[in-house]
Amino acid sequence: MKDPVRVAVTGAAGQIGYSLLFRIASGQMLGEDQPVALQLLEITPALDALKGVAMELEDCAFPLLTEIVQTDDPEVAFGDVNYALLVGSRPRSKGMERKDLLEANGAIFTVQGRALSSSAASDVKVLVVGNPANTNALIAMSNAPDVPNDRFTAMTRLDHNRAKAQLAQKTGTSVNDVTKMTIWGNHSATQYPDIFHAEVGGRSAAELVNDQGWLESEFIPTVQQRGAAIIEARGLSSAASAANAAIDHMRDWALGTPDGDWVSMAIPSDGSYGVPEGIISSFPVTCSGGEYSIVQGLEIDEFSQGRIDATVAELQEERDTVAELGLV
Ligand code: NAX
Repeated sequence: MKDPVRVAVTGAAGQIGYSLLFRIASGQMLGEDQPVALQLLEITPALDALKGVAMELEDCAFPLLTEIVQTDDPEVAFGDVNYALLVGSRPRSKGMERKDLLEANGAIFTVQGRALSSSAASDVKVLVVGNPANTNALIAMSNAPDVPNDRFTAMTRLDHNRAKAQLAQKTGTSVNDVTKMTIWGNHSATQYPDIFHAEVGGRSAAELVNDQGWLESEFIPTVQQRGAAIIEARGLSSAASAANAAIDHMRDWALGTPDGDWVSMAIPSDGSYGVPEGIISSFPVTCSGGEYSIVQGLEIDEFSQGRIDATVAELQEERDTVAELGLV
């Protein structure tokens, strides 16, 4: 058996946490031969609820779960962690402007960035799920001078998985047949799910579908608006599918992506595909040996370029707002 790794989860008593923790503890994220210690962060008023979740984790008698830390102190939660899943954030309340939302989350992610910087293990990998995820990740990264920038990522894997499912349905195939899907940009309604490089059973998805009307008026809006559709239907935001995507993101980053395929991750831009540096934007990536790299050399047509430009512009606006607020 390997030595245990330490995994921090924030917002651990929330909806996503309730799906996520059990899957991490059962080995679905890091492998069935990898023991884990869970370090759970919540705000003080939610510590009782967190205690209940921890009791349920104990009651699963997971063979891989070595320890459960429960705390409202980020320095404790991030102490020596190898993986940090930042799920807790401040949701938009009624009448809240985007700037207020960014500011409220800035208060959380500046503190958590500093705590990661001072307490986490030197190999820490960070995934931000809490919205606005890309910009929250940028804030945390900017406040963590001792953690390399490329360790900060944000989640667009749920969008990626949603896009795969929609394309499989349209083509009457299985998600197993769909490869090389890409989500570009922000995890928001401006994101661009791109099927022009995707394949279905090894054939070009765009050629197989050959239906620009479906692409523009059904596929793209369905993927962009899927979160809202789930709230409408369920009365609550997506949680199990979000937890599943977080597991997928971390598993592939740590253990590698399959040959001949790639995944979508929001990562600090290195300028690839003309996406300016200084934002955390979603790209097609492959992972190997615990590192990700952007898939290079994809041809981007005018239609796709316009969509990428729009979502990147939104990320730049968010960055400018948090810069004005002194958060990055
Ligand atoms: P919940 O409101 O059920 O849970 C959030 C939890 O975070 C609460 O228990 C709260 O007490 C805790 N929390 C708040 N501030 C905290 C802090 N400073 N430190 C530690 N814990 C804190 O929300 P849930 O449904 O679990 O969603 C969590 C976040 O994921 C939200 O921001 C949501 O918008 C975001 N999502 C992101 C997705 C993505 O694809 N990137 C998809 C799903 C989800 O909408």
